[in-house]
Amino acid sequence: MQELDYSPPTHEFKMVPSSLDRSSWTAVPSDDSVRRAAEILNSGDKVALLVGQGAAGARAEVERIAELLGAGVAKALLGKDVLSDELPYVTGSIGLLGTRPSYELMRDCDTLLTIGSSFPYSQFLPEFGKARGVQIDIDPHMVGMRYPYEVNLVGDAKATLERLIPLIEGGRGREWYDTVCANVTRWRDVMERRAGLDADPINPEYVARALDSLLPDNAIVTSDSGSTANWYARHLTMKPGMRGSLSGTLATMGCGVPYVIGAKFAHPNRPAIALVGDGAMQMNGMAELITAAKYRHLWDDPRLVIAVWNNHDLNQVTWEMRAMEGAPSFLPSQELPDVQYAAFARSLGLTGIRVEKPEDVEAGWRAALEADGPAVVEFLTDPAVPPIPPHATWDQMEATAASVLKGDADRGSMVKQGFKAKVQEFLPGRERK
Ligand SMILES: Cc1ncc(C[n+]2csc(CCOP(=O)(O)OP(=O)(O)O)c2C)c(N)n1
Ligand SMILES: [Mg+2]
Repeated sequence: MQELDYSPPTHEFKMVPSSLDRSSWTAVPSDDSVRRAAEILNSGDKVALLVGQGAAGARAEVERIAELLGAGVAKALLGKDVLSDELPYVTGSIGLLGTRPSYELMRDCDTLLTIGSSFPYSQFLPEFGKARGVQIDIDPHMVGMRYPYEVNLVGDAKATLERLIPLIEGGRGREWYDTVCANVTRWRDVMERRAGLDADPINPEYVARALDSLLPDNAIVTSDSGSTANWYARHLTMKPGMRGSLSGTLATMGCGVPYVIGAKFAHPNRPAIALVGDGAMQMNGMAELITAAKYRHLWDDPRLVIAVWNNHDLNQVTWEMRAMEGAPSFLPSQELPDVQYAAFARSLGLTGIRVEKPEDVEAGWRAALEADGPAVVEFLTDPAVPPIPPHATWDQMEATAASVLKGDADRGSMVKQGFKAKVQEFLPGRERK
């Protein structure tokens, strides 16, 4: 059969050749709904934007409408690379792994414009009835699901914003804008202090912070699901040329290394960096190093860094259990075997670096970024540093402390570390909210 000459079918009954044309198309909402959306946005004094990965093709338009509205912009995790974190009104990530200024933005706004995001956690959105809302989404099945938006604009983000922007009135007072920017500045300060705290042996926040200043401008960063997703969300400053991704919807462990390898195949001339927990490395990341070793010759830019936060713990869940159930760390399920990740990488012919002290963190990153091929850099980090949620209250810190008193494995170190981190938000001379 395979060797016979091919003759395409002609047009007969039950035999219709399909069309091969692939003209592009753009979905846009009706003029009337765009006008109604503009009315709502124009009547707001305190406007918040929430952008997700669906806004990726509309960077300039998102910036334009945010500036016209004097709005703050929070980003869903998959939308982290949509907008630069260097813009003063970008509050960063939203949600449990997000930032305090994003939380404050949603808490205090009177109008919400969501673009290309199905972020589901309503406790991080404006309180029901407190804000008027407009949504832009290309998927009609997804609109209006997460918040009672008054207008749902079904359409492509860029094309819809192009129609909406000419109807937006600028010239609001600067009070709200200035508050948003001040909250952002304050949070950045807190994060820097948190990363600067001593830990045993290495503060995991410091490891991410140290990478931030070394990140190449065109880097692609991936994160696994675990405590590193907190540090990816909060400590990395996305700049316009960077890309980033993680398992944003399912939060599946084990995505970090396969994603970064996928990034190298898609963009062999760009540096790529994965932030991964030791649990995820044991799950599948170590096996995926074999893939990296096999295909490294295909990548023009040799930089592929796999960074392992080696805390001997399934830490994100250990903390979830402490915070949500008041349960102490249950070592038989949470503790991980000690594995030599750097040595394993070397056994495959890759670069392997093990960092055991805070003073070697920066040099470890530099060496990995300067390696002539895939490199694993392993940091011995402290599982007692809590991924404190942005809206943590003193009550929650107390519940966490109580779980430790029930016999938690990390005992004193954990309490001390948690309070040391939290206290950075309440330093003298800082306005208490
Ligand atoms: C496939 C899968 N299994 C389990 C989970 C639940 N889970 C989320 S984070 C986490 C712990 C991750 O541990 P590790 O990779 O060591 O990162 P750490 O939090 O310690 O930095 C677990 C078990 C998940 N999200 N996906
Ligand atoms: Mg771990």
